[in-house]
Amino acid sequence: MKKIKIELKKFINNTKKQLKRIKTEHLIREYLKNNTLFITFVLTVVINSTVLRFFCMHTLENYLSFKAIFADLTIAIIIGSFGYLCKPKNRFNYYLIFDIFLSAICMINSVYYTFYTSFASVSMLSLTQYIGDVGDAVVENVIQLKDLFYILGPLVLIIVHLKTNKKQVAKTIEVKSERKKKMTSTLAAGLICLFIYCITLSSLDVSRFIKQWNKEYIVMRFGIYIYQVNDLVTSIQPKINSMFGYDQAKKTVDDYFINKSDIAQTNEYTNIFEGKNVIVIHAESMMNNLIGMQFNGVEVTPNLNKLASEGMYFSNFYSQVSVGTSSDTELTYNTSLMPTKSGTAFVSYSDRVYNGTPKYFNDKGYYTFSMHANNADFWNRRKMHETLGYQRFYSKSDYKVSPENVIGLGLSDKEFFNQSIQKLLKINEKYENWYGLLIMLSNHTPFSDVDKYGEFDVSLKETITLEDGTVTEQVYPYMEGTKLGNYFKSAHYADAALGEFIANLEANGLLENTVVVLYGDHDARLPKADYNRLYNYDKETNGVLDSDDPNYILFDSYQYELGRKVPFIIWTNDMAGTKLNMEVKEIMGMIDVQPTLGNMFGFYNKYSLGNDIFNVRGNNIVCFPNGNWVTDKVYYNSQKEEYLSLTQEAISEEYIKKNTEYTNTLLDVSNNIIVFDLLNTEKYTD
Ligand code: GP9
Ligand code: MN
Repeated sequence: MKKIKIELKKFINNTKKQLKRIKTEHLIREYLKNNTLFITFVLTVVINSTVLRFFCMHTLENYLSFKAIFADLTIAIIIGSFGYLCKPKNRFNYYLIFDIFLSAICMINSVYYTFYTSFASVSMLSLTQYIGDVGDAVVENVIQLKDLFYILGPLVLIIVHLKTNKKQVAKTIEVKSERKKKMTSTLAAGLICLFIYCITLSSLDVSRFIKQWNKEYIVMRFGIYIYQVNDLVTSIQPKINSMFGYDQAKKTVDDYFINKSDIAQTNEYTNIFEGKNVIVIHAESMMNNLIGMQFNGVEVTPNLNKLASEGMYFSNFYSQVSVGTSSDTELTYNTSLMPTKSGTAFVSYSDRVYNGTPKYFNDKGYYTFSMHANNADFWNRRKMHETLGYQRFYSKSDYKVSPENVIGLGLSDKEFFNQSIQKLLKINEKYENWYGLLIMLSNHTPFSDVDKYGEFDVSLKETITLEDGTVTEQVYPYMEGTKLGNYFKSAHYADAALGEFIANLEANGLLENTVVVLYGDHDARLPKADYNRLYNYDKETNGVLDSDDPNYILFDSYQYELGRKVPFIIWTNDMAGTKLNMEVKEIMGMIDVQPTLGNMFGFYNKYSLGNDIFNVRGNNIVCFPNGNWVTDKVYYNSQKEEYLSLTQEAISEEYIKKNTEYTNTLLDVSNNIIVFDLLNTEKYTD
């Protein structure tokens, strides 16, 4: 009896399960049958975008990127959901229009990629004026068979539509509330997908999305459709920003410069380098705290230390970057303006007029150039270097890059410098005077190519004499395995590359009439906890000392901010031992470089916002894009409205207020100049 009961129960359960399955299958079948157009639309939209990545970016990881597929799917569902608002007989038109539109985006990008190895930008629409000239060539050479693939999407949609029973569709009556219900449930599904997608994004994804210049990365993570919306916003934002408030902006700027002289103030450094050639080294992520640092008696950056000890070394120097990092430093270095409040000047405002340092050298008859072995579009340098006045930009395509020579983001610094020497020799032969910027790359976050940096030990070694008199070496891990430790290894490599470069310049006679200017472009954004370990290492526990330990050194957020200094060095091979061989301890920012160098090389930009450091001794301020500022007395945090006093002197409220107001004005004036293109004298002739 019991057995029969069990069997019966089993039978009922199985039947229930089967019924459930049949019901689900039936529901799915019904859904597929009733929503064929929507499903076809979604599939064609996702497939087109995937195929585009396949044709452009080749590696499996790129075109089958889960994030991109999911993003495309989300967009397709959201757009598709609104199709349900249309009456069934009109629904096809809705899907067809959007399918054609989205396929066109894929097709345009496919063609554009063949031509520019980059994805299309709305801001490049102005270039279409050249297409007339090269129209035939474009059709013959650029449009390829693969670009026609995307037509299949709308075609499939048409075929599916033709195959459906139109009479039945025409007869289907859906009341408004039913259509609305279908739309909301589909839209809800889309929004759930969007939510899931958003939580899978890493901080790197978000930051690259905001910065907007790394098009490949955005397409790989966000898909082509989100990329295009992002690009549209980036392209029109500067136009919208500059549409309103011109009068007020111009007045603020005019008031600021009203008393500034048209002629530079002179001092003992005026024109000291006039007529000399210049090599500017943009030292990626090189921080000032590296100078003099040693592990077990070995210097991290011996070559940088040598340049600092022989040259003019500015030891209290800050970069002033915002989200544009390297590019912001280039902007401030070249123009003595601050980064913009939104977007980045290099990407959003590359069509403005800037009083760039290369322009002044051009006026003096110099040949000006920049060299960087990375993709020319990175940070929109291709366009912006021209805008700043460089006559030639030697980028990745001018260098031989092979896999064994790659470190981190691209060509290793050693190889970059080696190949650059050949170019410099040719330039030196051809031009009497030249000014060139060389942008390093290897010492770039995340500093994880440790195997390629070469040996540099960041452990702690101690020699111990045992009771029986034997001498042994005790090794503690210390910074080994930490991000900061890896940074030291990476910086040691970059420094070695720098040393080889200087030696090579010397050997080739390229230092005879040359001034080398070196700056660290920004700090390396390393974890505070790693610095805490660096300064408070406890050998016994292989951890960090307790904060109440007498040897504990406080490293709070102020120490972190103050520690973000970068080196700035002006050096010639005959400077050591002269009066120019000195350490300048004044607080100084990247914004002060153009006026300081201008005085030494004999040019002056009335619209620089910084100071010649030798004219403001003891009285300078460095403002940061987030509103923080630092003087020799105070570091002020504008978000917390708190400050750290750097001297024993009492700080008055007045002092804080005055400098905070100055910082706000400076940021406004700089932003207005860039956004409203106020240095464009042709535009504003009044
Ligand atoms: C890219 C390099 C790094 O070419 O200059 O830029 P960053 O990430 O430091 O802004
Ligand atoms: Mn950088």
